[in-house]
Parts: sequence; C-alpha cells; structure tokens
Amino acid sequence: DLVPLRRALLSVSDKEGLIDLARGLHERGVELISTGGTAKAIAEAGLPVGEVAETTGFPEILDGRVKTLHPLVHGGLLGKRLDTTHQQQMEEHGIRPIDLLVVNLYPFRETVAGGGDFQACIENIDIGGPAMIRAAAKNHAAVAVLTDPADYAALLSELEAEAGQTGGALRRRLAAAAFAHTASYDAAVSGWFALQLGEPFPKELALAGTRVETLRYGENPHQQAAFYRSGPTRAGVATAEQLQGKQLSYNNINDTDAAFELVAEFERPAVAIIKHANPCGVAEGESLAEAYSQALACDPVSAFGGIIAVNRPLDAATAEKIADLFAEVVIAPEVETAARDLLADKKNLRLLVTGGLPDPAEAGVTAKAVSGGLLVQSRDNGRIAADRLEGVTRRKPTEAEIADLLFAFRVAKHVKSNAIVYARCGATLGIGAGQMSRVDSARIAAIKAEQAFGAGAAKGCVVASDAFFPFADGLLAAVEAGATAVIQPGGSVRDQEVIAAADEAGLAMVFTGLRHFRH
Ligand code: 93A
Repeated sequence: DLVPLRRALLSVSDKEGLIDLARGLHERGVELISTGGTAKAIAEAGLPVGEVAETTGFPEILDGRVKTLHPLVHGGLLGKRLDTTHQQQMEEHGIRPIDLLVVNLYPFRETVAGGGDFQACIENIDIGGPAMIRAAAKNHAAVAVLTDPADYAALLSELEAEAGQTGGALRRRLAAAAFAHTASYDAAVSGWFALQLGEPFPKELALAGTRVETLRYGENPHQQAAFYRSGPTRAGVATAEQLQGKQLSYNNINDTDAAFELVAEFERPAVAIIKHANPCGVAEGESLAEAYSQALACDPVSAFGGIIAVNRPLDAATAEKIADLFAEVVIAPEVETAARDLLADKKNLRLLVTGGLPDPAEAGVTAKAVSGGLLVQSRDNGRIAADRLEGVTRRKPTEAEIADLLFAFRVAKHVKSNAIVYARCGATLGIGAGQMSRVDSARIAAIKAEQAFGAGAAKGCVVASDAFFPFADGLLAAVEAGATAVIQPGGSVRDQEVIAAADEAGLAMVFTGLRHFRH
C-alpha cells in the first residue's frame, strides 16, 4: 500500500519545523501549495510554493475564515484513488489529488491561557484546518496527514526509504494521531464554551489533554499508563520542570500532586510528606527547615521513600535535612542554588520545580473513572476561615486552639476518608486515614501519635474530623487520646449527643458546616 507523494498542502499556525519539511519535500520533487502565512514563510525560505487561492481560483475571504473550504481542496483530499467513479468525477471537475496534508490549528488553547477576550477566543476556533485534517485522515488509504512537527522527520525518512512513497502503516498511525488532535482541540473549545455559559458540565463531556509521557507502568507493573496535561496554566506536577532524578512513576505523580496541593493550603512556610497519597506528616513553622523537622517527626518510619512538598523556595538548610532521608520526590515552587547543589549527588531523588503554587481556592474539575463512565465534580476548593467557625460547646476555643483547629482541618481535607488528624502548634501529631469507621481512624491516629512521640504525647492537642461524628464514640476516642479541642463539619442527627459528650469532657468544639470527604 505504498502511495507516491506528488502534491502536498501545508497550512500551519505553528511554523516550527516547517521550512525543513518543505525543503525535504521540494527536494523529492513534491509540489507545495499553501495558505497565506504559510506560503509566505516557505517562499521567504526560497522554495517554490503555490497559493491555495490559485488552486481554487477563489481568494481567501472573510478575514481568512474561508481559505481552504473549497471542493478543489476537499475533493483532492477525499477522492478515492482506486475508485473509477471518483477518478472520473475528479477529472471532470479539475480536482487534482493532494497526497500529503500538513496542518496545525489556530492557537485556541494558547489564546484562552493568555487571557484572550471572548471574541479573540472565538476567532481562534479553527474551522478549515480540522475539516482538512479529518478529510485527509479519513482518506488515509491514500493521503498522509501531519498534525505534529514531531512527526515531520518520520515522514521524510519514510520518503527516503520508500523512494518518495508513503506506506500504509505510517499513514494509519498519522491518521489516528490526526483524529486525536482534532478531538482534543474540539474538547478544549467545547469545555471553554461551556464555562463561558457558567456550565461546568456540558451534556457531552470531551476530555482535552496532551500526553506528557508514557509511563513505565501504572499503579502496578502489569498496568500500562501515560500522563496527560490538560490545562496549561496551573502550577503543579503536570507543568513542573524536573531538575534531576529518573523518570517519575505513576504513583510518584499521584503522590506528588497530593503533596503539593496540600502544602499550598498554608500561608506560613509549610512541609508535607506523603505516602500512598496520604500525609504521614505536615507542619508549618517559622522556617521551612523547622517545618520539615516537625513534619518528619510525626511519622519518620512511613516517611522513608516518601514524597516531600514545600511551599517556599527550597533553601539549603531544608535541603540538608532532606538529604538525610531516603525520599522519592521533592517538589518546590523554586529551588535555591545551594539547595540544588546539596541534593545533586542524590541521583535517585527526583527534584521538581514549578515556578508557583496551586491556588487552593481555584475552581476546577476532578474526574474519576467508574466502569463504563466518568464521575466528574467541581474541585474541593472549600476553605474555612476563623470567622466561619461555629462554637457549639460551653467552652470556646482559645486563639491558639483556633489556629491549630484550622491547620488540622486543612490537613484533613487532604487525607483519605475517614480522616482524623491530631495536631498541635502547627504540626500533625497523628493521622488516621482511609478507614471504613471513623472511630478506627481516631484510634489509629492516637496509636500513630504515641508511636512517634510517646505515651500521652497527644495530651492537649486538637483534633479535626473530615466529616461529622455520627456517634459520640469517635469523639470519645479522641478525648481518650488527649484532644481538648475539636473541629468537624457538624450536621449529624446525633449532633446533640456528640455536643453533650464534648461538654462533659470539657472540650471546645467548633462546627465548620463544610465537609471534606476525599476518596
Ligand atoms: O479560518 S479558518 O477556519 N478557515 C479556513 O478555511 C482555514 N484553512 C486553514 N482557518 C483555516 N486554516 C488554518 O489557517 C490552518 O489550520 C492553520 O492553522 C492556519 C494557517 O494560516 P496561514 O497559512 O495563513 O498562517
């Protein structure tokens, strides 16, 4: 299924690699036709190129909205080469076949990301480009289609190897990539348009994403995996620059994301250490180094092989401490040179720098695959401030307790449910995560605190619960561990029972009215 390549149409917004490709084609005797800007660029490189407008005998009109939308173009892309009726009709109408299409689309995503206004975004919705791409990809039996400059070299080497012809396998691969390209483009357009209407969940959901890399494997070695970037703007693991260390794994990326989102919750210097998407220690402090030591102290055993996120430029003092631990990943908004030098010989440590922090209050969506479908929700961007707390017990929390309650609740937001977090002085003491019963989470958190800090260590701490206590037992388990102040959403039918138990124990308890389930 080799097809000679005689005539190519090039129409690209991103001109990367264009001239090398055009030159390579020209050297093989391929006739080039092109749209305005692309033709200009090719001609400026001294290569012969015809204008599409000459081919069609029809000028580019309506500010370029109509330039390639013409039967002489689409007929040339879509006509079957081996079908006599098609060939007859093409001859009758003077349609000459196009054997290669090179198109990339108007920069719609970039216009949105750059803060373009509504009209600018609309103008950057490409119509003619996707129409041609789809036509060429449909007719891949005869036509090759390039939508990514990264594939230009593969086409040229195929021409070299096959004496100016393209093979079916390459054309099929390029067609599949082409349909993925227009699908992703349309997903970006449809997602943006729905948002303009204040509708985050359109009737038909299309996911836009560009593959960052294929991963070695998924959650387990027998699973395949890849990483996609969906939005260009957010500072986070998908846009981070890796300064050192081997390739990130699927679990690394998942855990690093959890760590960085968590640490972004805090105004003061803060550190989170994550294992299996749950924090094994979180702390804020006067300095990063201080916060790191406290975060590590919460569960130094689990922290081995963990993922560390910081919310300030990583400094030498903190890096020196991190160097003592076996950590898989460190992610930071910035890395000071001295810190980088200190970590440089830790060859297995992956060091990521993002240039900024995620905004915990930012809107967004999260998605989770279920069998045969996708569950989509708005991001949990809920945050509680001191003035939103409702004191429900006789004793009201002190200023210091309020600070710790808010800290603990922000941590609990990032712990898998059922989540119980004991904290004191801006540091976690014990975390109970992912249990089916809340009372078990409370007990586990107490055991962890005792393991790390000794018996009675949690005395006088605060406790946060990601959802209400359905019974008094979970609260009593926290009291037994030493908690004296409680933060929880409230809203259980047995709230009165739980409040009475808290009063009896002399606790100060506040309700947030906000739940942070996380699964
Ligand atoms: O405005 S369009 O939707 N109408 C068209 O007929 C058309 N044909 C190609 N945009 C169209 N294109 C796009 O123009 C291509 O997809 C490419 O992104 C761009 C190249 O324009 P120029 O060659 O003038 O730089």
